[in-house]
Amino acid sequence: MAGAIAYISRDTDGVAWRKVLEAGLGPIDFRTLDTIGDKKDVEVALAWKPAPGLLATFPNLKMIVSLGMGVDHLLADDKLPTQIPITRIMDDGLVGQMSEYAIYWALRHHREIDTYAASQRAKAWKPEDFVDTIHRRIGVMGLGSIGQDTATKFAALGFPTAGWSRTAKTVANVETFHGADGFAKFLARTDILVDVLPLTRDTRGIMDAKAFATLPKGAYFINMARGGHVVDEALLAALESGHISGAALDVFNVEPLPADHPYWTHPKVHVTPHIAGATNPRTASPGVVDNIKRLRAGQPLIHRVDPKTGY
Ligand code: OXD
Repeated sequence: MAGAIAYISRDTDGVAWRKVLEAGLGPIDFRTLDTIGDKKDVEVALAWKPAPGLLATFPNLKMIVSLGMGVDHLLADDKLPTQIPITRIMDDGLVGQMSEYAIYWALRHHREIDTYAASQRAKAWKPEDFVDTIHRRIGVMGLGSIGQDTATKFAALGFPTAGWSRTAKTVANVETFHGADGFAKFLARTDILVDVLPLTRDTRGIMDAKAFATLPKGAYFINMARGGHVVDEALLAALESGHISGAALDVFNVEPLPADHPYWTHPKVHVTPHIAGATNPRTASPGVVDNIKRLRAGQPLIHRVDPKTGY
């Protein structure tokens, strides 16, 4: 039998992954952290937040698969064996969930649903002024597969939509900006900002006081990427001053969000526990199966990650 596939995650027991991999590959030597056995046997590691240094202890490892679309959980390990190819899942199911998350919060803000909920509690029949869809500008930071899907769907709903990325990209019906020069221009035209950037050296702390101040007054912030993008004190100050009207946050600098964090009880903040997009082995496995077959056949891998850019 070919080398073992190790499931390195404490989030679930790995049974679902075992099933979908067996369906695609036939019988496999599948191990979990509790049944890892001789580390020399392991050829492929499916990893989500592995303990730092762990992946370096498999002497015959040939491929690391990130079980998340984000790979910062791997690259944070300074002993990561970066000479071994790193690939990541591409999960259409997860991509769809992420755009749903952004659209939900954007529409909730756009249609003043929280204001109506408060009116209902006060038994007040009180229609609010509204902003036309064609005047509510959406901005999506990050134009990988999730960002492109999200931006395209907002554009299809009739919102003027822009996207920002590190390097120039073209997306149908979406105005695009790129690089450091494009960032301020992009923020200045954005009423609802959706963050789907990867967490890299360049994007850590990107949403600082200056970035929030560059957004127009009353802008709304949706973060479904990584908490490390946000300088929390800057966001809290911008909410306090009213410059930012509200935020929907799924990700945080520290997860789980500490019990005493001001976001929990902030009247302008909605908190969700990193659920915007969950990896679904059924939708994520075809690319992983394909890559394991490619690895064993000596063919080029797909969905490769460049440890230098961080995605
Ligand atoms: C991911 C995540 O990276 O769930 O896929 O955060």
